[in-house]
Amino acid sequence: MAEERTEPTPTPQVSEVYLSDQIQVLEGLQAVRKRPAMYIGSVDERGLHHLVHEVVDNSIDEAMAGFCKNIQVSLNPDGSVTVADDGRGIPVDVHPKYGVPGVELVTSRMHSGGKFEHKMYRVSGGLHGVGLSVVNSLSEWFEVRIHRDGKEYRMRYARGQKAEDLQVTGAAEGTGTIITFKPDSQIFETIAFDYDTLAARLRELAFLNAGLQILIVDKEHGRGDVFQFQGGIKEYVKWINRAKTPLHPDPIYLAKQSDGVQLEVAMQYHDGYNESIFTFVNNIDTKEGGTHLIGFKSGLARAFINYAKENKYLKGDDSLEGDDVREGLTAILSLKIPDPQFEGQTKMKLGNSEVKGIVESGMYEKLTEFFLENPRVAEVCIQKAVLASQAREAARKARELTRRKGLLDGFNLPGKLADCQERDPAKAELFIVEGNSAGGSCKQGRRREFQAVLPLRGKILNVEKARLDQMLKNEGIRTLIQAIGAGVGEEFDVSRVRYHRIITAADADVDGQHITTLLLTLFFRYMRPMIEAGYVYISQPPLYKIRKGKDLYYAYSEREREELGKRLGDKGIVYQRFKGLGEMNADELWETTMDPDRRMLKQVTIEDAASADALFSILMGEAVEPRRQYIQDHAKEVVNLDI
Ligand code: 0RA
Repeated sequence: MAEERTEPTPTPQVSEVYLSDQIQVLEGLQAVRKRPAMYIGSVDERGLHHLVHEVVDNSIDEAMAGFCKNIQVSLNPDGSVTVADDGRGIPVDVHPKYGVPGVELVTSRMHSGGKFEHKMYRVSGGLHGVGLSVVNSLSEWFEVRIHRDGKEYRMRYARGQKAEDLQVTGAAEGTGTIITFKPDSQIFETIAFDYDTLAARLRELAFLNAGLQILIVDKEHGRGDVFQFQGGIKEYVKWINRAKTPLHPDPIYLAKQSDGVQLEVAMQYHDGYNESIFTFVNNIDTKEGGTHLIGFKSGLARAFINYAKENKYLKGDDSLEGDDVREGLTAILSLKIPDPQFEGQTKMKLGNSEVKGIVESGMYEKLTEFFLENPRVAEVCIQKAVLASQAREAARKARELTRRKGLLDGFNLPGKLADCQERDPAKAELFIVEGNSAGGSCKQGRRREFQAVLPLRGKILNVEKARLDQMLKNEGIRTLIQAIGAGVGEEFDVSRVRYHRIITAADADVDGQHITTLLLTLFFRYMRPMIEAGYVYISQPPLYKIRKGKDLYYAYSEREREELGKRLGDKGIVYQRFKGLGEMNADELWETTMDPDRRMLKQVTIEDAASADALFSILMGEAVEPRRQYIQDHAKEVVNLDI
């Protein structure tokens, strides 16, 4: 059908259309290069990775339509990325109206819909779904190869401008699309991809699309991963819970299709207390929730309450509330809908009002059906919820007590806190320091105008294993909650956080890492909005003090030490290894760890809440084997552990 394309010989009339059309294309692409952030959110690392996601999403759409089984993402040594799929291949035939091949429309027009629109479940509104033309515009070069009709076709661009027309370059077997692009360093702050960031998203996509095989290969560093999960989101839930103790071996799986909406749920209860519900719409992580999550929660609660009543599980004063049926629940809700509306600050909240009812009734119907067919599993789940409701009463009483003591209102400051003078949270910093001696030096070395110091003695409680009411009995945790001043758990109010830089400063050894993880676990579980707001940082104190003659240097990593050693020459060079913060005097602490102009901070983000959740469980939870495995897998990365 499609044949090698020769230049069209248009009638004058068509030529005019073609010309004005070309102008529009150029204007469209220039707009993208002028304001890239409008199309991909930002030009930092996040925006850069967005390019790959955008290209991969096109292959995923082809997979969702049932035509693609394999996707391969390659990081090439020259800094380009290749995304190859075995779908139908982007159409190469000439579009009757525009007089150019379909592939040219798809790769260079801002909104090339119509005949070449292959998305069944369109992604609109959010950052995704901006199209290949945006990736093309923001690439130094962009190449698309298509296998169709026994031939290989190719087309090339440079900075969004056509560099080579579509042409046949040879023979090919099968069908598929292979896109290679090199991000433009004139646009992006960095053009180095992070393997783990990409791998995490690809793993997620493989979980969300059962059976689809996604490969990632880092050709420069010789590493790769294959993601393929026949069990789809059911396996996803198992993976998230891998370090937990599940109450029933197999996740509950529910699916329903109605009104053009495809609903899929996998859920499993464990013996912990936290709820982890992750929702996706057309493979997009709806981190801010929305109508589908509301529908899920009410359908879930209705099914539980109804089943518990009918089967006489509730006695005396027992009553089940929404929170009770979600304690210790890990769930994935995956929705495919034709016309999603994404809202909210980050466009990660589903707004379609009709979806709430569809998900609620689907959930209620399918879960009730499941309970009737699996009474053993039902019993385990209902009993867990009844226990939770009894504990809820106990916790309410504990909270009342702490509130009366003024723990959660942010007015009482703990005695150990050396507060700063600054009252504007945006300018204020809090250093959480391990140990009293380091705490003392920090207090001396700080700039009290804007830096507060809170020394923590010993270890705070491991919150993974405790419930909120037990947690509040712990001195260290109460001190922290008071100092931060924004409450805890459901009552946490990020707008009341007293410092917009909350910096953990622990030693670079095993104990220090443990303390940092404990703090992050607390923040992750009970003050999550504070991490999401970007207020949490980990300070990176130097490992070495290096002296040569009168000159003084600090090295923050083993590599930096080597480099400095080479640069300075070995003669007369003195290395001093810092064992811990406690060994530094006040001036050294200021210079290396506290001075905003010189210190190194690592901002804590929640890129992938699902794997973060699992990681905390691995490091902190009861199961020993996954923790051992994690430490073994990551042993190379934690070079500054002094074991
Ligand atoms: C438009 C129409 C068709 C397929 C595609 C686009 C398509 C686009 C991409 C982008 C990456 N991989 C892709 N695979 C397919 C349908 C073509 C037909 O009907 O044969």
